[in-house]
Amino acid sequence: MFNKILIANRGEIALRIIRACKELGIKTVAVYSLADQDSLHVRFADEVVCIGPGPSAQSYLNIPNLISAAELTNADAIHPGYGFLAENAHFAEVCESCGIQFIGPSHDMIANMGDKAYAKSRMREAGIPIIPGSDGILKDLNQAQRLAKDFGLPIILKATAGGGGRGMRIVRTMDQLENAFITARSEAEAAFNNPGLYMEKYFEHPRHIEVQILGDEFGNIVAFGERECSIQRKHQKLIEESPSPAIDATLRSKLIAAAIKGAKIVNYKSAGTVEFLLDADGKFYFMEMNTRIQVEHPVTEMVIGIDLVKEQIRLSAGERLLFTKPLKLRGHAIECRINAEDPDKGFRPNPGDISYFHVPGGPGVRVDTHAYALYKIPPYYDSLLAKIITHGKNREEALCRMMRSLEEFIIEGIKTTIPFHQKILQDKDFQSGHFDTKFVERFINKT
Ligand code: MV4
Repeated sequence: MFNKILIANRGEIALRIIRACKELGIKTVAVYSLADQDSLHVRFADEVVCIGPGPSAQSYLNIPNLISAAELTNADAIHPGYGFLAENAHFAEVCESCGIQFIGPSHDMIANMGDKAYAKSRMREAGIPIIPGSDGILKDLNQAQRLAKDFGLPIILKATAGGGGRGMRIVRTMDQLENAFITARSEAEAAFNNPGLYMEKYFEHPRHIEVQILGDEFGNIVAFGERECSIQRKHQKLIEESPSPAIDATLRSKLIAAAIKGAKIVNYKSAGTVEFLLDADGKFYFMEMNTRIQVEHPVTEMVIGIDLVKEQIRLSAGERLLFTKPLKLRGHAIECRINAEDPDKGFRPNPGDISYFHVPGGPGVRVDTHAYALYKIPPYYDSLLAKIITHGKNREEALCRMMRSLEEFIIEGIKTTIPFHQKILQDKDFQSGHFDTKFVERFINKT
């Protein structure tokens, strides 16, 4: 097992990783920017290293500084968290070549799964249903036009180096295709340094469903129950839950079998997520694979009773999976992401001083946050302030506990998305579980 882990991240996830390390008896090194001196991850780590000024490019994304901090403190592993360098294959490779264990899969796994068209082709090989579309990267506009005619409109163009919704274009009429192809390609080139695009049939009312997996060095793979992630705005998830109200036991076992098959064909090691699109008619299709621990991992932890971050660390240290059969789900869990944003002003980020902070509690309530009373939210990073995760014997109880927690959560001095969550939780379609990825957009338009 590792002796000391450096956490190359900030905010709630840095704290989450420190907690896992403490329980595993591993020493921790926090790195922080000058804007994060008063952050809780700095307070709770065993050692701290300042890695640069506020802007991420000079601190949390600064590979030489991170490696120097690890060498200076004799850390034998680096946990990247999510975001920042978590899916940066180059960073993972630099860690490996410096003899520091990157906590995640190998750099070539990150690169391969980061190439979304390539990942799809591997899943097709495995016999997993994939979204109908181009076989790999589109060669030119001509081919795109031929394929669009074959599949029928609407179609969607996606950047192969994108993912999570970046660099996409929906095409509804043939005359839009040329412009969409050209602009999507140059956007992809500018954003990812890779102009490659692929095409898919566009589904109008899909759900976003993902399956948590763990893989060990010995070829064992386990997949846990799904997460429902359809409640999102501009590709930022707002509410996640497990299990999905749209999935019964039969469909669940098919999803789990598909996720395991996919992870096995690529010989996946570490924690990961297989993302699926679930069509309105109940058919599911592989979409992409994420090679990091995700923001929403706690909803899975609550229903399976396992600490996924601890497992992820154990797996990186070469230890064996302790369970190889899918675990039984217990009850229902929901997560609301509380962002420092003003929902009345188009969700504009709202950094600044928190004057008062009271965290909810009681049965079935977990809050993951790095914030506290008198904490000053710096302007440089994403606006996630806290995650409330509630657990109950069924969806109704988990929802009831979430409404109670949103009411108990008092944050003063800044605007947050708490009132927005309270409104969504009152919505009939949300309560009955009848929603898709367009729910939030419709909800905003009608309120
Ligand atoms: C799709 C889709 C419909 N059909 N793919 C969004 C996040 C990323 N993981 C993939 N996404 C989507 N992929 C096919 N074939 C619908 C979405 C999607 C979406 C697309 C455009 C604008 C907003 C969206 C919101 C949620 C999901």
